Amino acid sequence: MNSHMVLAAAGDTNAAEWLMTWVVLGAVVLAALLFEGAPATLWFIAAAMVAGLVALGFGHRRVAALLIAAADVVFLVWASPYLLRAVTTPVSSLEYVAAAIFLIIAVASLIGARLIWSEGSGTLQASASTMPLAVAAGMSIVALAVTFAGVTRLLTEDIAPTPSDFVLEAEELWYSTSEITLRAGELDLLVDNADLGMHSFVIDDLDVVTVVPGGVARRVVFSAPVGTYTYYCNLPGYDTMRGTLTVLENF
Ligand SMILES: [Cu+2]
Repeated sequence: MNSHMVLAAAGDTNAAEWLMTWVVLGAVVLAALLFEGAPATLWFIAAAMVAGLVALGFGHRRVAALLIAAADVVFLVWASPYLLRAVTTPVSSLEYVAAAIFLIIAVASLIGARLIWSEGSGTLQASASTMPLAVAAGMSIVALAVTFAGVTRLLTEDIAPTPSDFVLEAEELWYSTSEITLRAGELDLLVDNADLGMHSFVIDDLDVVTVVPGGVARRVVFSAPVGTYTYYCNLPGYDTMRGTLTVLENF
């Protein structure tokens, strides 16, 4: 074995270890989605991403690049209306940072796919210098996102409901009810997020936009005249999370 081959073998191991880490990370994301009942599009994106990483692990670089790029493009197209709105006119710093992180991950991953493609169909050894760097960068961003979600959760005071509170629970693809009736005037309800990820509570006609981080409850206080209003979650893929708020003078 000459020195070139030894280096090549070392590069192989290095890149393979990084890839394994990525596949494990992908599996964790998939498990989280399974646990949470994510939107169908998100399932497709996660599956394509994991399949791409597995293909990369087996050295099918062109296939891997296509799968990873497809996942990124679908994600960007699917989530762009929300992401662009969240970055340009965020309702909270939480929404802005979360959207920015998702955009950075998608773009970085797209650049990664381009790198993988241009390295052709050779073995992993060619990637000893660039791949671990690209993967390390990607993983740092993911770690940052996870840390951010955790810190936000810690910083957001989890409110315990009082007996008079109306509690609207957000879980998987649904709110706990699609019909809420409240008395006109100062309205007060508690949106309790049972998932790991964010949900939101939005009423366009009343300018109510509340982002609720995973695992916490947020109190939404607003005033509303008698009437009926639509409330919904404005995050991509949660079209099922909507309902009607009826505000009555007396009931
Ligand atoms: Cu939601």
